[in-house]
Amino acid sequence: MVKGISHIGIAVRSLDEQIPYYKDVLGLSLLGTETVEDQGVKVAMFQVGDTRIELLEPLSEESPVAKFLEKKGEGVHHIAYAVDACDEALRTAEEKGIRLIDKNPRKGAGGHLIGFLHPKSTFGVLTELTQEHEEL
Ligand code: CMX
Repeated sequence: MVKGISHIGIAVRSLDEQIPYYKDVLGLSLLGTETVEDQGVKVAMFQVGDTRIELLEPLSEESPVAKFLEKKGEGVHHIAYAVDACDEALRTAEEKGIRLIDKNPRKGAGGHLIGFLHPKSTFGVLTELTQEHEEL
């Protein structure tokens, strides 16, 4: 059901502090920054070949990313796979015994439809299924 890697999410305490590393040291192109209230994060998205790196800064202490930073510190937070249809991919995963975080797709960064699988049933890797817009 997966056709590629949409992006890799990285939890950061401060976008301002980390953006120069990705931009100036690695030389990645910054696509933009965006606040995603629904997910409790501010994101910065970088293009890397056909895929992207998404830096995630929590908007508040209630953000899932704030909890992650507190427990595990900064670092890789999730892998997002590109799928044709998020709702169908979630149903398929559920039918195969995977625990869903999102029963139905939600709007994520860039307005894409996203849904998360629970890391406890994906061997410790928080997994996002992303239905991308065609222009990406
Ligand atoms: N990767 C791997 N494991 C993770 C994890 C992550 N990113 N986040 C939490 N866990 C693990 C914890 O370590 C913990 O394991 P133990 O019980 O062995 O310690 C377990 O999952 C439960 O974690 P918790 O700290 O008690 O947190 P919650 O259960 O309240 O929430 C989760 C965990 C995954 C359900 C929640 O973070 C979530 O819903 N995430 C999806 C939404 C999200 O992360 N949004 C931000 C990004 C949005 C975007 O990309 O736009």
